[in-house]
Amino acid sequence: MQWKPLRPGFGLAGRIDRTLIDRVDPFFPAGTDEYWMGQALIESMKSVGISAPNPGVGCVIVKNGHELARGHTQAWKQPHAERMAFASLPEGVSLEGAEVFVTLEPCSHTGFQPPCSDLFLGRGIARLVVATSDPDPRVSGEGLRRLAASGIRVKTGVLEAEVRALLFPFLKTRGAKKTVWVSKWARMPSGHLADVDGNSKWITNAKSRAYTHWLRQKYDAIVVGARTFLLDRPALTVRDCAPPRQRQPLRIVFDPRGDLLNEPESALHGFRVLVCGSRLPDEKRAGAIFHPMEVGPDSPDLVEAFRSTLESMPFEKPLQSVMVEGGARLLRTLGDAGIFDAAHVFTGVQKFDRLSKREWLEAGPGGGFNPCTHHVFDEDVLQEWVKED
Ligand code: AOF
Ligand code: ZN
Repeated sequence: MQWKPLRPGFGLAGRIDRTLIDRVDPFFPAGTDEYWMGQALIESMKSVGISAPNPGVGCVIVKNGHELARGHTQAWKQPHAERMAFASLPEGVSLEGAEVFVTLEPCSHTGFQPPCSDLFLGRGIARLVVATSDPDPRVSGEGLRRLAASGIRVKTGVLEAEVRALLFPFLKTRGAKKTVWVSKWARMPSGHLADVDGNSKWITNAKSRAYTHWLRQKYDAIVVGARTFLLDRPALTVRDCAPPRQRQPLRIVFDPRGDLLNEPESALHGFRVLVCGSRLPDEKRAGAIFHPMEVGPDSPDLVEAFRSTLESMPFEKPLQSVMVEGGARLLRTLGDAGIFDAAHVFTGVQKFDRLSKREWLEAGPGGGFNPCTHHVFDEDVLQEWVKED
């Protein structure tokens, strides 16, 4: 059981309606375990853009069918979801017979934060419901064992596929990988991404764009190829999704041939450009932020140099996830190299004249991926996949 199709209305960004401006309520009958876990999942989405590389977890405390408190994971190194929920309980309230819903197994280790499972002990809590266990080797079932041993009834697996999809960058990086890579593109029904002039804007509608903007704050960095950058002049910012809008992405341009070296610095403001070292004249090093890759642009090791240069750049936080937004050539090159762990593909209805043969991609990411989401945004279709483990 790993990456399964999600229930309608859920995607790799969480509950899809919560990423848009309009909201639909509720998905599950009130009072069921699915209902409360759905509330914990919604709460966990408030951690978008702040908690990484720590997973964004949600916790809801319920007694006699009424909610007492909820909380979500704070910034990296700051309190976990359970601690936030317990801290906002009404003063003096008894937890005798209460139920706690958490999207991830409560931790049992001391890291930057003390163990969450300590919060549950000796308070008469009757039941703990979690969506999925924590693969962190310091936890890995120990939190659940500890709480079950203390007499709390423990149930796992509620909305598991939906929570795992939302947390997949964390779940995958707890394995051997350091950084997960995802692809995202918007296609016309024919599979084209742009016309011969490079026009690719407005293939999809406002709802698809809102979801994309949510993804831009979910992932730590956004990449486009130099050609796409020059044609589209994309802002690559978070603007049109539902709140909270808590982070603007780190914006990266992959420019092996140095096409951007003659651009005025103002056009590159806020972008980081990865360029082959041999193409980078010394006087440019002091200007916009260029990072040299130590290979030539025709080297068979170019993709690997790009990946490792980006993953080892010194950022404030570990780079847990990267989203590549195009163009078609860069997506194909990285896809063929097997870099991606997940894909988000939008198909719009807009058709352009004079289509570009180069700007064409297959409908999906190819074999070895599990389909997760098939969602309709009015006339657009969103499909998402996660790579098999
Ligand atoms: C929870 N609740 O809300 C989150 C958890 O260094 P620390 O102390 O912050 O611990 C980080 C680890 O804790 C992280 O790798 C993951 O295993 C777990 N995250 N656990 O009980 C939460 N975010
Ligand atoms: Zn914890």
